[in-house]
Amino acid sequence: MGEVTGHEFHFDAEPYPLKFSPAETALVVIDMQRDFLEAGGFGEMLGNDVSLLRGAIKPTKAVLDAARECGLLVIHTREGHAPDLSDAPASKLARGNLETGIGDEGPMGRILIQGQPGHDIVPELAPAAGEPVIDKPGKGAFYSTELGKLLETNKIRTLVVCGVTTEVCVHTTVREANDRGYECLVLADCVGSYFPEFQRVALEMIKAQGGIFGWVGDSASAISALRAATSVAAQ
Ligand code: TIU
Repeated sequence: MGEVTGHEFHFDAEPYPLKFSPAETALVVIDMQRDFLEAGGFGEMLGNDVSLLRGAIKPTKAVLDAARECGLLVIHTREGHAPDLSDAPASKLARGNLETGIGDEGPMGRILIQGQPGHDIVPELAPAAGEPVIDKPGKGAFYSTELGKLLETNKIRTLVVCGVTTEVCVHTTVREANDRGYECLVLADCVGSYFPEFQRVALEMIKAQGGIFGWVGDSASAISALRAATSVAAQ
């Protein structure tokens, strides 16, 4: 594994290249959970086409491998709730007027409940030993979690972001991070939406107006930037 360094490198991105230092960069993989991504899960039960999300798995795995080789801090998040639902606002439980919703018995156990099979991260992207997993009750990964503290402790400035869904938990988290002073690179092929139009527009929104709340790149260019950083560190 390459050592992280204080050198500066650039991610190819829109609207312009993003400067980063590997030692101050974390990979954040958002909510790649079975209930959202797998056939037979909650997402599909609601009528969504999960193949639109599953396309993000392979490129995210490649970025995950490169981040691990480069020695980046790797953080995973999961959306879900305690079994007694004490951390779920009534408004969230009521939303959608669903016959089967959060906390109910679903196709992969109780829906979005910690410890249930559907709440697990898909096996392709399983966290490695020691990688922090942030359990979050909301759409954003900062609300009511220890993520802010974790980033501060590790002196992180830049977030490389993968996950689902682009316009919901990815957007909310990137907006929260941006307001807290982090620079976020969202990898277009490593995020997914059940709605192709939302995928396109959500990515446009991030990078509009000079990168109003972030940058947009892709897995191949992020991986080459990380590999360049690793090879310099190895010299
Ligand atoms: N993780 C995440 O985005 N949760 C959602 O509920 N997304 C939807 O798009 N529904």
